[in-house]
This record gives sequence, C-alpha cells and structure tokens, in this order.
Amino acid sequence: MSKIKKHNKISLKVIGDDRGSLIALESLDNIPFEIKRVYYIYATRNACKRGLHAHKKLRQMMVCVHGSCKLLLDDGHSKEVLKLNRPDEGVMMNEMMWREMFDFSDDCVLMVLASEHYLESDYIRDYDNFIKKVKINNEG
Ligand code: T46
Repeated sequence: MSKIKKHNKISLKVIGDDRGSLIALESLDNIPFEIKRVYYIYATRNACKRGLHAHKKLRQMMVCVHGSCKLLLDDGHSKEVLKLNRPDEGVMMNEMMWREMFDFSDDCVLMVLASEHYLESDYIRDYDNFIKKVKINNEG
C-alpha cells in the first residue's frame, strides 16, 4: 500500500514575544493557494463524526486552533489517522482525499481555509463512488 502523499503537515511560524504568540496565514505564502473562504467548526459533540466525504477540486488547510480531534485521511489506497492538537500545525488536504474528523474534545476549534467558495456539487459523499473515481483517475 502506498503512503498517502496528498496531504502535508505544515509547521506554521509562531511569532512570539513576552505577550504571547501570533501566527499569520497568507494566501500564496505559507498557504499554498488563494484563500477564498474560511470556516470553523466548534462545539462538536464528542461522539460525532464529521466530514465523511472527499472533494473533487477543493484544496483546504485545516488547523486545530484549540483543543484536539483526530483526522482520518484516505486517498483510496491507504488510510492514515492524524491527531490534531497544535495551533502551529496545518494539515493540507488536496483534492480527492476522503476525510473523517472524530474524537473532538469539548473545547476543539477546527479552522479550515479553503481554495474555493462553498459548492455542494464538489462533494463526493458516497465512499463507493469515491473509490470508483479514484480508480478512473488512476487509469486515465
Ligand atoms: C470539509 C470538512 C473538513 C455552508 O453553507 N458553507 C460552508 O462553507 C460549509 C463548509 C458548510 N456549509 C453548510 C453545508 C451543511 O449544510 O454547513 C452544513 C454542514 O456542512 P458539512 O456537513 O459539510 O460539515 P463537515 O464538518 O462534515 O465538513 C466540513 C466541510 O463541509 C468540508 O468541505 O472538508 O469540514
């Protein structure tokens, strides 16, 4: 099984002084795409799973700015579970990557930067359909 290559953990530079810490996120600089949308997920019930889909074109970077959760990434060949609990670490999620977020702490705030505006037709919400599309892409 190949190792997942479509996501990258990115260390975000912390600008710190004796008042505390600050992290700046900039389009086409430490974020490798133009940011068109930002959303954040919080007050998720611990027993809930979110995500459970892939995107056809959307690229996103996820930062757990507070608390913790787990992120399963699946490129159709192999799966990996990442623990997100650092505001100075981003996870890049490129297109055609199935994702599931779970094990949310009560105080978890997950911020997501996105390369496109919200578009429901970009979602692949059926896992079998996702696997079919991965196979078609691999053949082409
Ligand atoms: C993703 C993971 C990490 C909007 O109206 N605008 C938005 O920008 C978003 C992201 C969602 N919505 C609506 C669509 C649904 O009615 O908010 C509702 C909840 O969205 P969803 O069930 O897709 O949320 P998650 O947490 O399962 O997935 C979200 C993103 O949708 C998705 O792109 O990659 O976070």
